[in-house]
Amino acid sequence: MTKLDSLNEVFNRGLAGVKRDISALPDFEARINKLEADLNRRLEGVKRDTSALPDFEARINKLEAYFNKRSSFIALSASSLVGIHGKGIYIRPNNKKDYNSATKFCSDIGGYLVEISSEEENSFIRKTFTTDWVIILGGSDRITEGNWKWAHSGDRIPMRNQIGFQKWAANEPNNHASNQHCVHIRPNGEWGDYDCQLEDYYICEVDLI
Ligand SMILES: [Ca+2]
Ligand SMILES: [Ca+2]
Repeated sequence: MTKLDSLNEVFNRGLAGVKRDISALPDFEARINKLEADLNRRLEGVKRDTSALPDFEARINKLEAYFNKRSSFIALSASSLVGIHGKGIYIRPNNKKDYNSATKFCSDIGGYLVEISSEEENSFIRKTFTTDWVIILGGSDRITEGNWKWAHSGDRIPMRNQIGFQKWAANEPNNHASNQHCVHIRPNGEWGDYDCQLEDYYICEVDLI
C-alpha cells in the first residue's frame, strides 16, 4: 500500500465517521428538543409551585394560630375548672370578666362563651361549675331589646312562654333599669338577665369535633 492509499483510507474512515455523526444529528436534535420541552414543563411546574407558596404560607399561619389557641387552652385548663360533656370541653377560668372580655377570651382559646341548649346541658353546667355565684352565658338581647340570641350559634333563646329550651327564672328576663341585656346562670340552674358590664365568672365551651 502506498502512502497515498494509506492516507486515503484514513480519510475515508474519517468521512464515514462524520457521516455517521451527521446521520445521528436528527436524533440528537430530537433528543435536545425533548429535553428542552421537558425542562420547560418542569419550569412551569416550579412556577406553579412558587405561585402556590402564599397559599401554603397562609395555611401554615392558620395551623400555627390553631396550635397557639390549643396551647393556651391546655395551659389554661391546668388552673381552671374543666368538664367534658357531649362534643365539647367546658372550662371555667379562675377569674371574672365582663361579657365582652369573656367573649374575646373564649374566642382566643378557640372556643366561645357557653351556650346551653338542653336541660341535660344546663344540669351539667350547674353541677360542674356553679356553687354560690352566677356564671355568664354566651347570649344577649343587646341588638334588639327582648330578642334574645346565643352569640356563637345565632340561635334564638326562647322566652318562658315559648317553645324551645330555656331556663329563665320567674319574672326573668325583666330588663331591670332597662340595662340588662346579657344572661347568666344562677347557682340553682335558673337564668336571669343582668348588666353586661358586670364582671363575673364565665365558661368557655370548646368543640372537640
Ligand atoms: Ca334586655
Ligand atoms: Ca334580670
